[in-house]
Amino acid sequence: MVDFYQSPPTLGNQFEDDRVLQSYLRVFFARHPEAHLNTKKKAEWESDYRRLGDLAAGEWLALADQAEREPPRHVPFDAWGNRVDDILTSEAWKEFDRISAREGFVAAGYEKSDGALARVNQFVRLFLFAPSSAIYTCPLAMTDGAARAVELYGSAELKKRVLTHLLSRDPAQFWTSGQWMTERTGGSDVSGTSTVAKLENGKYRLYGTKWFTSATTSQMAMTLARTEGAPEGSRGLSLFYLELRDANQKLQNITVHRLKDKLGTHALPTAELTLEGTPAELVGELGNGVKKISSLFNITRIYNACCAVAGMRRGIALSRDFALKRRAFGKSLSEHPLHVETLAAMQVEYEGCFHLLFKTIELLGRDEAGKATEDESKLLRLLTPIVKLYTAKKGVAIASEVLESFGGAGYVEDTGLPRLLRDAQVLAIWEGTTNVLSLDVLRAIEKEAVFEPFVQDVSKRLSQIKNEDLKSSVQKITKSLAELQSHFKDLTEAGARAFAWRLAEIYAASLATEHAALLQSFGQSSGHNSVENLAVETANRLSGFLLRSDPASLSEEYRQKSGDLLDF
Ligand code: MFK
Repeated sequence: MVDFYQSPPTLGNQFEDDRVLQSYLRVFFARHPEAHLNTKKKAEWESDYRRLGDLAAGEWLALADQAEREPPRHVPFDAWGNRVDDILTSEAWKEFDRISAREGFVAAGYEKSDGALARVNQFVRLFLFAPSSAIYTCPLAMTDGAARAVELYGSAELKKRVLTHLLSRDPAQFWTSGQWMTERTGGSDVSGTSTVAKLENGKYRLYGTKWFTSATTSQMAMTLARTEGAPEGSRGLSLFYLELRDANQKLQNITVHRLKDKLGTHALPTAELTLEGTPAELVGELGNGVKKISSLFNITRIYNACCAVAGMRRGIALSRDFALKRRAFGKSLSEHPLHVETLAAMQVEYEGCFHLLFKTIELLGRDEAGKATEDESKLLRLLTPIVKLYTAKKGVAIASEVLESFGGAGYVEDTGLPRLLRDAQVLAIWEGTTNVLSLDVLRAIEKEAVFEPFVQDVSKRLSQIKNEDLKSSVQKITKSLAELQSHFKDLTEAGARAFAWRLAEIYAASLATEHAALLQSFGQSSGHNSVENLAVETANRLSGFLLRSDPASLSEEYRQKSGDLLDF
């Protein structure tokens, strides 16, 4: 008898194999004549995505495995007892830094000649890179956010000094940035930040402990500190820029205590450190540091969503390939109806999240290029926490389902599959947990009147869809939107998550329905499996999901009973 060995799942070109990404770009280019007319650019971008799609399935994947196998190490002392606090990372991790520069993963978003479309091009590239990057996207996210904060609040001198590095495509010049907000007192509530900024000989120096500093090998960081005499609370905090090392590569009065022992993101160095008089530069005016750093974390939140959605896509691609290869009970998994149903449910969720993500990215691009209307800017403000919270949660659920679809192999480390789940879990935690972001949604609704533009936007989108086979989808979304509006007056803190969730589902379904309608308007291609027909199926399923939630869960009465259930 011949021994049986299971063929492992393999990946094809990650651009060519993704029907959703392909059809999104088809619609995107058709809707943006400025890109469409520039056929050279379109062809250039697509051929580049194809190249990245190959790297993501090959070379980068091998580097990511190496970076995971060789996690960073903290070396506190040299052989002679001197405190050095070196953080040693793998060659693969360093190579990701060089790749990021060369590929312009941050720079592409600031390519002025691409105007409002720069962000879409950048995020398509990041989307292909993320699941094969060992989460090098984390330093890139913070680097991009730092570039935005410096652009908005930095002095001319700081802009000149820093943006040249952050937006460089030359590996020798490229810098990454940290974003140090978390202290022992809290990651969510930063108002208790105890780092102090003291003016010494006309220059600020920072003193305090930062509890969770990711990518501590970065050249610079943006952080919060309280100047002496500033008021308590978050408004007394100011935003600071610092460089970690001096010209001799020696840490500037920073002691690294240890690297964090995390559930996932093993290749990423995350440290606990103390600033002991680190020179720093004030960014913008004194005070309102949280407001200023929100320009940074609103970018990292979109990166977070990009990683979540790209992670879903990766998991589904592996699961799908395995379903074709693995036989059980006399046939391949792809012939088992229940297995197919389970994978299809993931695919539909992925498609909804994809549209939510790329709509947010389009708005970001328009906003930064000064092209957004007032309502579009409000929509961006609302969608940023929504896309982050929703995709992160879905990402964890899908990663878990992907592991299960492999049976025991999904639980075995050297298949590489458990990493999908570990690395998904962090996305729901850092950059604002689901509840903190739900409260941010509430904050945006209360302070910045973002709900009405949301309602207008969805209503307008739906009103333009006349396709017969999308009629029921439009009806379901309209009904769900009306329910949401009727409960709007009851909106309270306890209801914030249910409310944010419903906003996400409605918006994703409306985008998927519009997408299907636009694809149909290009003319029907043949076969029941045509991209158009699959988009219609997805839209109908996503709008069907809206019926799953009980509208009563939005009511205040419902909330009051929740405490009883826990005997609080
Ligand atoms: C892979 C991709 C991602 C990789 C990145 C990984 C790096 C990991 C490192 C980290 O984890 S960094 C830490 C991330 N931490 C957070 O995201 C903090 C989570 N907590 C919150 O978001 C809280 O809601 C917040 C700290 C903002 C609460 O602070 P406050 O000071 O109690 O809130 P307040 O007083 O409501 O807001 C202060 C100002 O900021 C207000 O403006 P005004 O002064 O004009 O009134 C707010 O409107 C404004 N603001 C707050 N959030 C905002 C915002 N403005 C715009 N957008 C927002 N999201």
